[in-house]
Amino acid sequence: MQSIREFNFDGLIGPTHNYAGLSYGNIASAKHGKKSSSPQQAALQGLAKMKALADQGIGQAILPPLRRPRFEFLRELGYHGSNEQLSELFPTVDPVLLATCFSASNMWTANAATVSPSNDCSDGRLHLTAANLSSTLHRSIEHPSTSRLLNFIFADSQHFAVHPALPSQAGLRDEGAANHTRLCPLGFENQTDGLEIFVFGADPLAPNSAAPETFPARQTKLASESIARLHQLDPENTFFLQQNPTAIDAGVFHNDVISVGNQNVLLCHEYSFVDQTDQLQKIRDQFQTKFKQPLHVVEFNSGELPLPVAVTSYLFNSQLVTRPDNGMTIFSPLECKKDRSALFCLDRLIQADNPVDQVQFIDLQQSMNNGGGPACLRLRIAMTEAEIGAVHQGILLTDNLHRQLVDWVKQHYRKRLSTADLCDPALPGEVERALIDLAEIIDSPKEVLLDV
Ligand code: SUG
Repeated sequence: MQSIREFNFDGLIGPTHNYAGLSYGNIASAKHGKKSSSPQQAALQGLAKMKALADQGIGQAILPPLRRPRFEFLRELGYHGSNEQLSELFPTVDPVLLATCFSASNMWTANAATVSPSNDCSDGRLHLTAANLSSTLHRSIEHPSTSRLLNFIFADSQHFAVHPALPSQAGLRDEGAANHTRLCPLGFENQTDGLEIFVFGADPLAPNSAAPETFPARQTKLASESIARLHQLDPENTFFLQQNPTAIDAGVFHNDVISVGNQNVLLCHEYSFVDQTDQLQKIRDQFQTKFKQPLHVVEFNSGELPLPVAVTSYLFNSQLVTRPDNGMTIFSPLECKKDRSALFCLDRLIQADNPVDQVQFIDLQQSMNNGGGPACLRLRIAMTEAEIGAVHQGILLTDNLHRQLVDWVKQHYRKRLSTADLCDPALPGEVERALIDLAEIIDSPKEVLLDV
């Protein structure tokens, strides 16, 4: 086994970040629908988070925003004309369709793909599968461009296997790494394979199985199993857990809103999984057998953290990361600092016997208003030194790149954007010019970012 270390690939929040209330089952999205957003502030908040992690010595990279509006989508639905002609038609297009093709939802890169490091995959390559995101219209249009981007960044097929999204079928709904966790022994650098935990919301092949009643289950068991097969994972070290339907109906639309794992620590709520006690025991047993050490499971009950507070504070959407000194920092949303239950839980986590010894609060209010916390904004990719050398280098965050991106955002992004502003025929041109400049900053062909 080779030594691997984790990078967080954060979505660089795009210039059309807006609140359109498009995500049924995501309470924050519904609550803020039609309010004005600040794309500039959103992107700067995201960049500040990336800098905070990089300053702790943690690997950090960016995934560029996808081009919006996605004119192709309007053409697929029967609208005709050049981009300019379509822009003139915007006021006549249904507002939901317009918001769909303008959505900046690709910022939440935890939903871009599922990733298995090379140590876990039997062909010794790092595998990535783009997520079809077929549960919501506005997110279902992401994967063709996401795949293209992943193929550009992870082009070296000696090291990487990039799989296209699973077919966009109801039985194969997939939301990527937000429903996937990897556990292994503690270590900033690590030389083992890991346990891969997939969490699904429903099993359409077993119609009588538990399922949420109010909100949709966005991940199916068949999708999770298919990805594990594609990634050539060892079945002994691969687990499929069902998310508790009560949690989905309370607004927990992804597993990363109710549980977070990192190496030898797993943080969850008592309502995270179906048959939770037995399922967690199986994982604990396999961890102990394989690694000859215990897994630290920290579980909060509803008395400590009521489900609705788990959703508003987004405590479980914290980023739990291992620092170069092998301590762990939990990067939590600022909302946790304002909530007594969340603060109590963080304190209990720090006091308990486990490697987590620091909390850092992060202000991501612009993304949080759409239901996207710290963990939603990043895709974790653990790589060997050779793999790090093989990815497109222009997206690895340095102080210089961070500075350039801050200036780029200030130059190109609007300070305010309402859903009515999406009709402005000038907006597509602004985005195009921003992406052309970004291509130069990250040393990418402009065709990749312009998706032409
Ligand atoms: O898919 N919100 C996203 C939030 C994704 C959060 N990701 C993770 N938990 N990993 C979603 O529901 C809102 C868009 C709008 O309403 O304009 C939105 O798509």
